[in-house]
Amino acid sequence: MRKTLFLATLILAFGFWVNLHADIVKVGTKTIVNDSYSFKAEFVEKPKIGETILRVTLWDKDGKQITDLDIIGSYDMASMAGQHSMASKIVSTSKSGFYLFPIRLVMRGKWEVTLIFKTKAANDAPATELYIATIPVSI
Ligand SMILES: [Cu+2]
Repeated sequence: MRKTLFLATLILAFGFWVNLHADIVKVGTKTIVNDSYSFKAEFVEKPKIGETILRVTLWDKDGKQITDLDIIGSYDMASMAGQHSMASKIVSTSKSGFYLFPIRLVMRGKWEVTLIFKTKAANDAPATELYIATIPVSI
């Protein structure tokens, strides 16, 4: 019993430490990540059934467009959790400095795209999650 309680406390404490809560972010809205970064996510074309591309612009604190962070992308239908979910993946960057996340929407309805912003692991520092955005998409 004491062991279970200890374990539960540990898991809870660890959860609070590790989990950032996800902010709901609107497509096309410039959003602050922290003192150093801000971003905007927008669709290249109006999303519809089929493949659609979410383009993310990331800026540093001086307003310079950068690709210094890793963005981990995933998506699912809000009301059908797990049924259309894909393995999350690192969003690739284009030569022109955008993050391009291809999304396959297979049904009409409400979808949610999740973007996790992380620092890249360096020799002296592990990757750190900075921000989680949940972006609602309706088609
Ligand atoms: Cu569905």
